Amino acid sequence: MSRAVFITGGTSGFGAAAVERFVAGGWRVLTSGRRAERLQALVERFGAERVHALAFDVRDAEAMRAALATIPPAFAGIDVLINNAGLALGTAPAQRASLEQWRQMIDTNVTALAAITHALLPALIERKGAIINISSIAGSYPYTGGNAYGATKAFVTQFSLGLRSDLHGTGVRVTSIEPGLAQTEFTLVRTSGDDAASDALYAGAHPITAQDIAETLWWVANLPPHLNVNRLELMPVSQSFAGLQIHRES
Ligand code: NDP
Ligand code: 8X3
Repeated sequence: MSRAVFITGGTSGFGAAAVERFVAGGWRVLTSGRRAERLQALVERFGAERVHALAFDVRDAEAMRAALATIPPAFAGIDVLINNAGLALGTAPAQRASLEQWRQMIDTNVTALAAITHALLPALIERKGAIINISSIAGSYPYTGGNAYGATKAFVTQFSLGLRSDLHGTGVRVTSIEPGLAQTEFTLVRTSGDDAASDALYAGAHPITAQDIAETLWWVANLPPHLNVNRLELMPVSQSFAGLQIHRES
């Protein structure tokens, strides 16, 4: 039987491109998201024998448990879990940020990612599978307005490294993928639907594409079983590092 991958957040961006890449590679693909109509479109496009979709909000623990319990036998036995679902909300500095937006990022990027991983770990250990977590450069390099988002991604990176250590000897591989500027619906979501802000951010920058990340995920998932990529940081060539800031009293 072909290998199976569970890609959270398959309704757009990295997740949608990864669904396409893994289907093209002959894998069975489980995917999830809140937007049921987009999930249905994936099933219709690729066929119900290749893609099985689970519509639920990852922040809803009971909905997640119920959805995982409905995985049909043809999609059971997950070899690779790609924890991709996530978001940034807002670009304001902490002192002007919304606590509600911080909560949503923490619930989605941290709590839900940990919960799905916890639920699927026994099966992944049984199959000597792999966990690939989508972190971000925002977890390593602070920037103004990155506050809680960056902190959630620092969790994802450190959780990945901790899992690696805990899973020592099980054969399960764990990878933290840490992309920089990438053009998806990410900035539309972050700015609550500001098309102009999203377009302006990516204009002329030749950002990472969703397909670039899908290829990276495909590569990591198909490495020989004795190799583990611990962390992989990617940026577009147009993006690099800036200096620290200094505030001077006038
Ligand atoms: P998109 O906004 O295009 O995709 C985000 C995906 O996450 C969607 O499929 C969305 O599905 C899903 N999602 C978000 N919240 C929930 C929720 N509560 N329940 C279920 N699914 C949810 O952005 P990207 O593809 O760019 O983002 C994918 C990952 O990559 C995120 O973790 C992001 O932080 C990370 N990342 C993005 C970068 C970028 O510059 N684009 C760079 C580095 C990391 P739905 O809305 O249907 O629920
Ligand atoms: C998204 C990358 O640099 O916009 O995680 O925070 S960045």
